[in-house]
Amino acid sequence: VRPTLAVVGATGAVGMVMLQILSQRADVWGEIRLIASPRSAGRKLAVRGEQVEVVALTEEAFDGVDIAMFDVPDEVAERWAPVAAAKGAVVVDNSGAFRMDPDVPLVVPEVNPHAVRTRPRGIVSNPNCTTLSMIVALGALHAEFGLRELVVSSYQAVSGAGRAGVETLRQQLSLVAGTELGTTPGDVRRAVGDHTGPFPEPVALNVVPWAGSLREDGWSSEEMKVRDESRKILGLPKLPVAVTCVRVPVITVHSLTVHARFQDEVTVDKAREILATAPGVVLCDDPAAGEFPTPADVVGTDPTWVGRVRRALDDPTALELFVCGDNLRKGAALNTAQIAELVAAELV
Ligand code: 2RA
Repeated sequence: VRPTLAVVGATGAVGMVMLQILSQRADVWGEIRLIASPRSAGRKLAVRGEQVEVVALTEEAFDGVDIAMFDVPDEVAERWAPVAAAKGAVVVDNSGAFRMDPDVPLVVPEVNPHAVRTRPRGIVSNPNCTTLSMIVALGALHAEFGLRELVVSSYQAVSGAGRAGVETLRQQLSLVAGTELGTTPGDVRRAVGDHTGPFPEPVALNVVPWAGSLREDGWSSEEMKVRDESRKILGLPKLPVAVTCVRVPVITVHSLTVHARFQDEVTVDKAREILATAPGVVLCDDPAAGEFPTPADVVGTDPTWVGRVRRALDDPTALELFVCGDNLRKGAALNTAQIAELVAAELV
């Protein structure tokens, strides 16, 4: 029999992409049950070409569920993932609640698929979208060259902050479109007024060097996630990681510049060969022809796109890369679906 899958948080930004992905990928599922907050219960959503009614999040909603994917806020996952696990479901959680728990594997199927099998709490975590947008490419390079240090900057899309992030950028764009704003200090801020949504500053006609909440010594939670999660996924607990996270006026697709230092000298030719053949990676790198990945082309696609591959000018052991990944697909729903498929393959 095919396993029963629950999608918890089916009506959110990632949940909606999840329903598309479940409709597009090879279908390994029996029943797919859609679960959301009581206020969304009763809504009907399309999955695999059928309308399915959303049920409210209760303990009974997990009856008979083999695998439960969660895309809900941290505090909801903290409360409900253990409930689903206690009812016998394997939970694949996309919140930050369990990622750094030593008893919860943090899995990227192209990088550390074996980790999914050791899950003493019955919970598997999906990494944060910023980590996920670069880690498949980095994992492939690490397997060949041995990573020693990372320096990254992110260019994060507003959909990383959920539907509120997207609505905020669209509203701000409507307030500044066709104006001469962006020419004097504070003019964009005044035009946008209170409509900053989940962001600390206007994001239209702007870049904002902040994502997440404040952590010690001025670091943001997002920056700490990129560092801690990269270390855990790659199995390099002491990897030096310097990261600055920045929000940009892009709807979907996180981009990163990456300076990666390796154990020995690297060549661009070898790096290109690795990236061109790694599963889940597309090399798009022909600057002479104006070819490099950008969010406008990458949105809606599954792979990690890599361009601008160069050897560091002052360090023959280091590479410079520009990486793009759809933060709602590989960055969230797709990786969760891939993990769930790994678990499903164990069950049948
Ligand atoms: C963001 N990475 O882009 C976060 C969401 N998980 O805001």
